[in-house]
Amino acid sequence: MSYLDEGHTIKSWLTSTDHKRIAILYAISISVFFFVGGAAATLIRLELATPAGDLVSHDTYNRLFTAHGVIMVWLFLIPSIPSVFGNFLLPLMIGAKDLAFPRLNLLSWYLYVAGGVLVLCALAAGGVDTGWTFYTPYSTMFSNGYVVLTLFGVFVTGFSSILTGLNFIVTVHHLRMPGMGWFRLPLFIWAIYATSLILVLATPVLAMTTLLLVAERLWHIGVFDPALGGDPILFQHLFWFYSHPAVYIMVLPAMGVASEIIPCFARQRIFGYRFMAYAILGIASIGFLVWGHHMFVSGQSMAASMVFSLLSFLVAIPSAIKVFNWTATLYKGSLRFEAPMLYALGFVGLFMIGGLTGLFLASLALDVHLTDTYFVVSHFHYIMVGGTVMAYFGALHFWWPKVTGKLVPDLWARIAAVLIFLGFNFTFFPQYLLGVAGMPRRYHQYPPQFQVLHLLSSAGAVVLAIGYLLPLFYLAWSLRYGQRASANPWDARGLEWETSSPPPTHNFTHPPQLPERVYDYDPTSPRAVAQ
Ligand code: HEM
Ligand SMILES: [Cu+2]
Repeated sequence: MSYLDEGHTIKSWLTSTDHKRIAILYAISISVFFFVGGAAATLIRLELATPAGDLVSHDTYNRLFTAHGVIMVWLFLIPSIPSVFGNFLLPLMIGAKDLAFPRLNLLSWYLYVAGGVLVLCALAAGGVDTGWTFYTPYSTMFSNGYVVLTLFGVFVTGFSSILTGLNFIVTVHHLRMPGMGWFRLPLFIWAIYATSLILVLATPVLAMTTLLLVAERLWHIGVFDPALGGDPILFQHLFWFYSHPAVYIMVLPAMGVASEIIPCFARQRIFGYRFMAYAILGIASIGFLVWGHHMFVSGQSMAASMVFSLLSFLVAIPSAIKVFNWTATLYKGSLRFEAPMLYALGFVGLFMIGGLTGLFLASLALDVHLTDTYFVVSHFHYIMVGGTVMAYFGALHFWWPKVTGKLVPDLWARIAAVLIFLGFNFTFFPQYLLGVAGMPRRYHQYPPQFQVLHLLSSAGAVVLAIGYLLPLFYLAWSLRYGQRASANPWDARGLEWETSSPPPTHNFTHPPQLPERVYDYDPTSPRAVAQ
């Protein structure tokens, strides 16, 4: 009996401690937030289609981009791959029955939902206009939005992050099947492990920072406001000390996904497995040392800026190693371009553009020109949307047969992947050009000479939106009418493919066979036909 048949009532889902069911609970809830955040983005792009601020007032516009940022960062990107696919796959990939603390896992989901609901309440009550970065002194002294309620929501979801990270770390340490050493772990598990370390180490700093901000806003305790004896730059340090590592919470799991999909669709072992694992740890650790690159123009000392600039360049090295190794994995493989592979390749290309433009921003002199322009907006969307969201969709298509027992209609899935890739580039590439030309971020009116590029961007967003909506239909269709999936429809390696699709409640009916080595693909024997 599969885990899906373990009970069909709502109660059986809301009280389940099965990591696979909790993964689905997360998938549903983050999808809701993805579409709410997407709705805000749609309004933003509509407003920017014309130079005049004619759709919404400047105040509403500020609330829109704040809602968009807060929802996308904390309620979609941070949980996305770890809490959906990390949850579903971690025990399966290491041959375990469940996570180390199943009930804690369920609690994490409830905390996440509670935090999300608080944020939604703040939005319904009137929203926040500070931007997702909540910079002081604006957020403490002047903003008339629902800052405290929003931050409280973020604070609560933070506990979900911390507990999930803790759960994953303990699971990787203690529940690997006998014989499964560290260098036999799939790279997805390495990525989830490193991400968990960041979740546990960085999130408490965010929690503390939100509390300090609330203390100053409500009780005028001087922490950040110079008039009260505080220091506004301190806020930026604390905020980015969490938020730069947080960008690796978003992108490391995406790298893990690419490292599973690419070898499978190239029928090759991953190139440089050990380097890939070390690069993950390298990114996770250097990621803690570069936060000051968000503050080059905030008034930090030149010496600090130079050090942060240098360290930011260093982070690019392990990132480049990964791109190189994925490419080398493709070399002389027997490539197949089904939907998951299209997403994985899209991820690699877009992540590379995002990463390389990060180097532009890490150069001190150039950043003075580019900071707070659309160049930055484009940079982080290439990484977070081109990278993380692309990989999330890749994972969705790759593991869908395992999760649901149904095959995805591949033609539709490919059409969506191509639409998303094209729509994404039409939306965000013009924004690099806008940024270089001097268009500042967070403005709802602009001089008419920027209109052509803005219009291109808005038109691209329509294509992108269609691309994101399509899977909703064909995935729902596949649940009812899709072909049944075998245990291993992609002929992939990894323990999760050794159990039935969908897996039984305790994952394996027989103890799985640990293969000789990870990613044991052979390009000379192309894979068995999809079934
Ligand atoms: C090669 C690695 C990277 C480098 C060197 C880099 C560099 C930078 C720099 C210098 C900035 C500040 C620009 C400014 O405000 O003037 C920036 C902004 C940003 N980056 Fe990156 N970055 C890299 C990778 C990433 C990754 C992997 C992510 C996300 C997954 C990311 C997400 C962001 C975000 C969200 C911002 C803007 C924050 C804001 O002001 O709202 N970056 N990056
Ligand atoms: Cu950063």
